Amino acid sequence: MTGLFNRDKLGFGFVDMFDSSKKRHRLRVVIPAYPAFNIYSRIARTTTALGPVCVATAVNEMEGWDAEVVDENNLRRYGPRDKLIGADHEFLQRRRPADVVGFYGGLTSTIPRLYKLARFYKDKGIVTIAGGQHFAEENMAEALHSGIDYVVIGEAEQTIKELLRAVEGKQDVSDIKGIAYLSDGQVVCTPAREPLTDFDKLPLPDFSLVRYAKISIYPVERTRGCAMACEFCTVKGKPRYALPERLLEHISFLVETRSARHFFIVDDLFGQQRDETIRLCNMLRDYQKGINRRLVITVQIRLDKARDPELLAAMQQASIRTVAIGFESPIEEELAAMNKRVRAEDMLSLTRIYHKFGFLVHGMFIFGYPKTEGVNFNMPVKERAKYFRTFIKRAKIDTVQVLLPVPLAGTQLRHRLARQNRIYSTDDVGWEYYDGSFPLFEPDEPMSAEEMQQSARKIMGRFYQFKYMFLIAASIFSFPGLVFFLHNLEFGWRRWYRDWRNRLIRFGGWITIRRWTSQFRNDDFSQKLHKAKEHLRTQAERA
Ligand code: B12
Ligand code: SF4
Repeated sequence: MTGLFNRDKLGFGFVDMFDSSKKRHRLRVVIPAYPAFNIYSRIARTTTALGPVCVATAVNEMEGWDAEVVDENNLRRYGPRDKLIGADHEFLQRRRPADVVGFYGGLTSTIPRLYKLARFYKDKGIVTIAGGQHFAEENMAEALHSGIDYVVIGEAEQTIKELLRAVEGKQDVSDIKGIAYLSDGQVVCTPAREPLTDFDKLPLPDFSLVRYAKISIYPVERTRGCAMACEFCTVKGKPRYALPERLLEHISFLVETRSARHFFIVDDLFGQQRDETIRLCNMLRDYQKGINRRLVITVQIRLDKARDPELLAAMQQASIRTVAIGFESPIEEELAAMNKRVRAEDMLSLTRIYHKFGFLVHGMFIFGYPKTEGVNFNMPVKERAKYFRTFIKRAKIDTVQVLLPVPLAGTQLRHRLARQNRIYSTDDVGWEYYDGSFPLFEPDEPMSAEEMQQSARKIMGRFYQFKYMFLIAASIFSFPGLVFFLHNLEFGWRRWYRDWRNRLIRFGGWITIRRWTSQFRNDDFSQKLHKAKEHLRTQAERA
């Protein structure tokens, strides 16, 4: 097939400019910018999202296709910037026209930006495709009416290749599993695609495709899916595992070709396949010995893995330095509502075990989780906050994030709150606020939405303080004190490093919160919240 590929003939109702006579085509995958006031923007500048890299890598292997990733959060020196936010796509299209543009919709807070860019490209007649965790349930239709031609549902490594073949006119879209598109104005979802199981068939994610970015923390993976079923979480499905050898190969490749040193293993639950995880840790230990270089590795793990000292010892030796743990809450009733399967009374002792093994603990908390129906629990907001503060202090958590509950699409939490008519309409409080810093539904009485937000911020504010600037200086002055640990230099160094690093992060956190607060003051969220509440009230009165 040559010439323009006119989708009007297929009943799409518009004409796109896909030129199938070209010898090579380009797919650009865009990672949309975080909203201006997002507290993760700093981290985003040092890393990138793994999913889009996997997608681009799969396409880059296809005959006649080149792929690139443009991460709007990490444009560094050469990335063309838009005056307001993100990249200058007009420039990109002039310089290196893309034939198809894909969008990463893994983070709901970036969705308004994603739709804006989708419209921009679509107006130029370019085929637009989106994928990622945001696209579930009614969000599929929303995307297809917001400038997206095709949504890929779930993992995309295989689907994207078939979809691009269809765009070239070599395959029929209706035969492709795991996509959604509009036909005669109706949303068509094709049968679900089976989750990937043989990861060895896939090429290793190629970070050199991320144009412009400077990556210092590399996201890597071995497992997908999680066997737990926390109510608020979008990660679902039986876990599937790649061989430890594959992850070691990826890490060593990045070390040896890109001088990578920091890695974030993004698996939701490290240690799920226990014996294989220990084998991976031993391989990582031996590799580091072999190259005479220590890596810095962060993993996400459940608190109850502290009951497995053999696993923890292996992780320690593998240079896993930081464990990110979803504590969520120190309040029993909230943990039960989340279906978290951990008891509040065990949390302190389990955290201490991680510290005993020398790990830095990053604690992830959710403040103000709504109780389940029929449960008699109405703790005042101040008391709730006190529980959190006391626990964080007693457990000596190294770094914390205290977020509000986010009723993400496709989760049981969203279904429950929607049934109770408590979720603010996205017409009032848009997707850009779905990052854990804003109230998105009517909280349990006697707490108000404003109180819930202020309390979470206060807990963070007590943790990340200006005074840590002075304590950083104290750490620097105390460095020569290491001489007293000559008999056990490693222990002395670890203790000193932990204090110094935590103080640095706590001071940095203070700056971030300050910046966020001043941006929040300039934003009209309070008016939006007020409107959203009023709309809920009138809806309830009408019902
Ligand atoms: C690493 C990570 C982060 C990192 C970096 C995020 C990033 N990706 O840029 C950091 C620490 C910054 C982060 C922060 C947050 N995160 Co986070 N994070 C993750 C995590 C653990 C791993 C993501 C990953 O690499 N997965 C592995 C890859 C291979 O899978 P994938 O991204 O789904 O990609 C596949 C498909 O989705 C699809 N696909 C992906 N991109 C594209 C593009 C195209 C064109 C196509 C066709 C297909 C496609 O194909 C890919 C390959 O099969 C996920 C959990 C998870 N398992 O996904 C949560 C997750 C993405 N985070 C989540 C959340 C809620 C947050 C936070 C709000 C706070 C929090 N709870 O920690 C903040 C929000 C920041 C913000 N700006 O709003 C939610 C997002 C849900 C949502 N709808 O928004 C997730 C799913 C976890 C959960 N519990 O539900 N996060
Ligand atoms: S929050 Fe963590 S443990 Fe719970 S289902 Fe999600 S990934 Fe699994």
